[in-house]
Amino acid sequence: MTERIDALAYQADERDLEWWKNAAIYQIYPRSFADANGDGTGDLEGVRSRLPYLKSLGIDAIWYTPWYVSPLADGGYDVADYRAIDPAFGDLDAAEALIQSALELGIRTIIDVVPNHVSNEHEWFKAALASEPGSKERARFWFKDGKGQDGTQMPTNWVSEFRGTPWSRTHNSDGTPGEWYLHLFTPEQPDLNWTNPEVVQEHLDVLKFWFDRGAAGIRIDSAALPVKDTAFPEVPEDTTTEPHPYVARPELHDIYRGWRALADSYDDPKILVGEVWLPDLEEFAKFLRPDEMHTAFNFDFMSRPWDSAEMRASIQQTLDAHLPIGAPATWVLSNHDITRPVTRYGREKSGFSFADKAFNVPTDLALGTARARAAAMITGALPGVLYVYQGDELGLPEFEDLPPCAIQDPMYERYEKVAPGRDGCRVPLPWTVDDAHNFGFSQGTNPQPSWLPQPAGWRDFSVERQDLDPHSMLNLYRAILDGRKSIGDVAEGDFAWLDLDVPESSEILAFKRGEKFACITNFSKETLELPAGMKTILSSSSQTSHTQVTPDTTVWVELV
Ligand code: TEU
Repeated sequence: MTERIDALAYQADERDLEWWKNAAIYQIYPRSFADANGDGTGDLEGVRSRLPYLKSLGIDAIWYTPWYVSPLADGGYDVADYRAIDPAFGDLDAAEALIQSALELGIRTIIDVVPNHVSNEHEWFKAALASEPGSKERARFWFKDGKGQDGTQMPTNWVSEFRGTPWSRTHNSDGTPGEWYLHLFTPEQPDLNWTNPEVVQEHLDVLKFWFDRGAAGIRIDSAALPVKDTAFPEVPEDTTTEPHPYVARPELHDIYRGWRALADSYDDPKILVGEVWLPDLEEFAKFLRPDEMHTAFNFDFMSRPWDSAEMRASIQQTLDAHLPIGAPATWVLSNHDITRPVTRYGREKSGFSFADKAFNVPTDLALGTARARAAAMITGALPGVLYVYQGDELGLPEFEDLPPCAIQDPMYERYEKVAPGRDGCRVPLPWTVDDAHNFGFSQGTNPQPSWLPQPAGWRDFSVERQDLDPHSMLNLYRAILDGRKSIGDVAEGDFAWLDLDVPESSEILAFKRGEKFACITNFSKETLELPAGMKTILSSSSQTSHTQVTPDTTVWVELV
């Protein structure tokens, strides 16, 4: 099957080798997308059955969060075997079939690679625990002696990305306390040692394994974290002036250059997309040099509150950072880690930060939905790559009332249960109004309840319902994804701010793409009268007339 996929991919890419510069990429969380075998967990066959839906949505590629064998201690970001699909989702044949079926519809596949760590059930880590200190098995990870008498203190005082400690102590074969190992995330996710050539080679082999099976690219998880300062110093007080021991280490760039060289060696070049959370845009841009990654997620826009000045600043800074290196910007409103936009924008603090997560935050969902619609039209009109996280096109709210016993995200535990964790954006999708089948998420007779319970109101968000409503979020997304294809050559920087001579102009965000198209958002509390010479072609609100923009609304206009 592999050969056939290569042939197909090559044909498709000859038509457009630069597809990734302005693609619309849909993120699938396989566990929650569609369940073909009725066991309550999404699977690859379920995705395959829904490919026509994705085609009709108008996307160019799918990015799958990890689908490999995993004990799911962190939703699959704890990979036990990169060369096999988790049995809950299917098998390797199903993955190859899915990649091929999608390609036949012109949809490419991006898979997730997690270089910072593996699962504690990965063969390498099991071998490391079974081996002695100083062994080559342990040298693939960071095993260290503790400090203090008897080594009872952690080797460093670093703080885990998920709060708490990033070190766990092991036991020697005789049962006495032994070395500590590093895990920037949970103890089930031991960090790899990237100074070890075996680790470098293994990742190149894994990439090749998937590229040869038709994957068009990879999303690189926690891409700024894998390399550590081997002296293991403490994190300095001011990381703007002193190097950080594990964030954005310069050695990372050579690793990604190696990956890029492999990616470029294919007739249909493969793309690298980095998950790079870095506030310093200069450091961020370094990952996008022509011999490194193709693109990286821009999380800045998503982190900003609903405010015209904030969003304008984010757009400008993002474009400024990308322009000199010639890399396309990306636009992301959410993903499987982030509070859903309709919920976020309906809150007083409408930006996103993990630290702000809490239970029972007052939320105006009608307002949030209006703004999420308007935001989708802003990101859809901007130059570069657009990401859509599954369910955002249905306007799903964050489900923060999950029964505590149902919550599986390790962040919930590690934040001492004071915040809801990330499961609220991972609830299985509603496809139909049929609650006997988990609102169409599960197929087959007598399906099991879905792995995370769906709220009763999920039916109203179902694809079945939204299909029939011309003003639904789903139909707005279809219009956005269709419309953005004709906006212009999105990668060529034909972007310009448009200053409208209207009252409240500071609360209007307006930009042009080329000479004939503009995107205008009204952040003020007053209805905006559009100047003459503008014809509305799409509006995020059903209330807006052709010449008016109501508050919290975006319109796309033709400049005549
Ligand atoms: O997320 C990484 C992440 O969200 C952050 O911890 C980030 O590293 C930090 O904010 C930087 O300051 C990815 C996945 O998206 C997530 O689902 C996983 O849990 C995580 O990596 C571990 O693999």
